[in-house]
Amino acid sequence: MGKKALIVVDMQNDFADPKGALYVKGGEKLIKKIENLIKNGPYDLIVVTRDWHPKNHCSFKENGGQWPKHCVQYSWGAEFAIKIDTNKIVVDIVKGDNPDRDDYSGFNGHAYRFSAKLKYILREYGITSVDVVGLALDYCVKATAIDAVKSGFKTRVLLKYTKAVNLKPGDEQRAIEEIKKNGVKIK
Ligand code: VGL
Ligand code: ZN
Repeated sequence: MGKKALIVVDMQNDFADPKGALYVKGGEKLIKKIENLIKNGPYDLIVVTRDWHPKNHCSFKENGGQWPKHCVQYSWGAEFAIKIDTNKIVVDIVKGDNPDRDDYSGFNGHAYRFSAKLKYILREYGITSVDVVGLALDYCVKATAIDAVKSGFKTRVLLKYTKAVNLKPGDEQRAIEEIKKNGVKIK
């Protein structure tokens, strides 16, 4: 039987803490649940992704983008909002570190301080299926889950462990439809 990984997307202070720069409503309610899933879930490997922007990142309003300044490298907002308490192997993926390009998908990132890409790391560990959770459903969770399925992994999004930004009303439902249409299972 193939192995199973949990991919925890962007559970960082700027998204999950009510004081965060890009706070996602209800994000703090996911902290304990996701900590418990990391500790006790039926996974062989834990992946955590981090939005990891340089100060001059193109997605920031001050640089012509659409988002308030968030998840600046080494700042409080970029720190994990969750405790990662497990004896399992943890793979730490950063994304969005190129100032000229935004990357919503963990599959466009790379291991922290290394160049290894998530798809090949998962293959190396014999992973065949993944569950995706975290923030935010309509951006990075959606992009990561769709790339997971396109990379050949059996993929589910666990809705109770994610929240949407909902910049426009209905974004959450549209994201769910798009996720499903791409062959990801919603649980
Ligand atoms: C995200 C907006 C900007 C996310 C990241 O993690 O969903 N959203 N950067
Ligand atoms: Zn970002």
